[in-house]
Amino acid sequence: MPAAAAPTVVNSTIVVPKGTTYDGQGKTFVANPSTLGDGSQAENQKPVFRLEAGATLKNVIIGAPAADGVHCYGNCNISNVVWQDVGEDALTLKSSGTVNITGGAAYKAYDKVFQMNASGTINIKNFRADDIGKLVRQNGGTSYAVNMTLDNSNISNVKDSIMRTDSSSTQGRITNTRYSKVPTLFKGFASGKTSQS
Ligand code: DGU
Ligand code: CA
Ligand code: CA
Ligand code: CA
Repeated sequence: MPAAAAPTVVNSTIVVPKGTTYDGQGKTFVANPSTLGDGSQAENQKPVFRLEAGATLKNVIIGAPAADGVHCYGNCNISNVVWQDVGEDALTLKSSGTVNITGGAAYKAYDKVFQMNASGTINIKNFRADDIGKLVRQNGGTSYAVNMTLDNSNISNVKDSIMRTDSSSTQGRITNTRYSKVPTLFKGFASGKTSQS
């Protein structure tokens, strides 16, 4: 068997311009801890990838350290991206838009996987997550609306919840998903704003 290729060390954030696709072709990328961040719970680390509006990231493995993962500025599509060991968090919506996550997985997130720091939608489908704090977290104390959906996924070993918000206008919907060791599906939602089937 050939030796596995060495990971690509990312020294400065890889920018995926507006409307374009970055195909990692299955390669593994890790952050340079001295320039992007060590993947600890320290805030203000830099992302490995920055997606501008309408960009797509696909066929990428993010290894450790993962720093602040992926930042999306507006709509972004994330297809077959695996976080082997989530850093501070895995992906952040930095300005309003729709995040579509299709396939892929996230492992070892001490706290959050997907962080929603702007209004919009996150659709997660055909995903696997294990050993995480929360799968989706709307930025604490914010009241804008986020629409969160999770479909056909497999989620295990969760410390807190799958979806968490402090906003009474945010909604969450989970369909066709298998769980193991998940204490709470939804936390902080107003009544009538969640559904599960
Ligand atoms: O309130 O703003 O965790 O984007 C504290 C901070 C925190 C964010 C967030 C993130 O909510 O830093 O990583
Ligand atoms: Ca954080
Ligand atoms: Ca981790
Ligand atoms: Ca973060």
